[in-house]
Amino acid sequence: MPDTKMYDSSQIMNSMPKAELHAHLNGSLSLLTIRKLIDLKSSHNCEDVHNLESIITKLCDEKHNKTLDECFEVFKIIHQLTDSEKSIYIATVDVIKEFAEENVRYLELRTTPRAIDGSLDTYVDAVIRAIDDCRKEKVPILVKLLLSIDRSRGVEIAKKIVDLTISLGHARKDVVIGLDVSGNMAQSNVTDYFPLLHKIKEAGLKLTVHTAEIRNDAETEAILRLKPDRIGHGTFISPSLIGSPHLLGLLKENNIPVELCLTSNIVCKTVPRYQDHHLKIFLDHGIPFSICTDDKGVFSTSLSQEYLIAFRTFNFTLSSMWSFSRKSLDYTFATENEKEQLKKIWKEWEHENV
Ligand code: 6MZ
Repeated sequence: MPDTKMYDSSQIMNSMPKAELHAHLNGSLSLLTIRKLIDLKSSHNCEDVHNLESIITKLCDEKHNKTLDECFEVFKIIHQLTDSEKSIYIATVDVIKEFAEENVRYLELRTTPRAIDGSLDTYVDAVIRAIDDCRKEKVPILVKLLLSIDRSRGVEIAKKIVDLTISLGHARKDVVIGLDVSGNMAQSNVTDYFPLLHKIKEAGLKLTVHTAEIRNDAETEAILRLKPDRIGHGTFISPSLIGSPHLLGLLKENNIPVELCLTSNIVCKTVPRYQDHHLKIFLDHGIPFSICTDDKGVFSTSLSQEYLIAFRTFNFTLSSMWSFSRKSLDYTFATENEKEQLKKIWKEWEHENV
């Protein structure tokens, strides 16, 4: 194997094909897109737009100065910019193209539908239209969509989103593959949503749930026993972060892949330092994981950057980094045929670079 030190590690992490499995649409907006959306609002004579610009720039720039609760406040501000069919379309196209530019070849985008002119469908249709148009334009990335329910918004709206997911999971099964449960964990009881999550499973759709992003052992156990197809974060399952060995055992027993978001956890202060990140502990325990961004805009990162951080923090070899990226494909919600096609891209890169 060539000596990895001969490479510019930043360049090589960028050129490596990658799969992004945990990206919230509205958290992924770059400052460039945010400026575009502010201009769009200005052209519609929105008065408080300049106020918005300064708030968003400040919040997105001060990446090392946020708690998880403050992040949820940032999302509320960003949502004011993606409040029309046109702005949602622009946001989605931009996010897809930005991921493609850094050689993300497979993207599972997730977003929480909000009513536009009273309709959740309008929101989701705009996202799907953007995905379809990127396909038509042959942007080199396969994009799938998970609809999210925000735990802080209550069961009533969640029910509508679950029904929409099930209907689109049939009508547009080439794009809509399942459901994500996200939002502020501190503000709700996740078991209230379980009957809806069972409906998703019964419909044959995929399910991923934010789990143990903050510590709540009883809730974590309930989610793991529900056996979602993947979980997000899993931070306080790790024994190094005072998680219980019992929870780690349950995660391992059920072989549930975990979407890991390093910078997100550092910025939100749920993990003290990169070297303490549970990626290494999960690796040592044979827990399947995928490196992800969470909210690349809000946390000023990219998937290449997250791979680079893992590479440097834990002194992994290039071959290990490639295998993390390659294994992510196994945890995607793509069809077997799509996975086979994607594996060819990964193999080709390995042949030339590793
Ligand atoms: C939990 C998060 C999150 O859906 O409007 N979201 N939920 N933990 C996190 N860790 C930092 N980051 C983002 O994207 C923004 C929404 O995604 C969820 C929140 O519900 C946030 O409002 P969408 O596209």
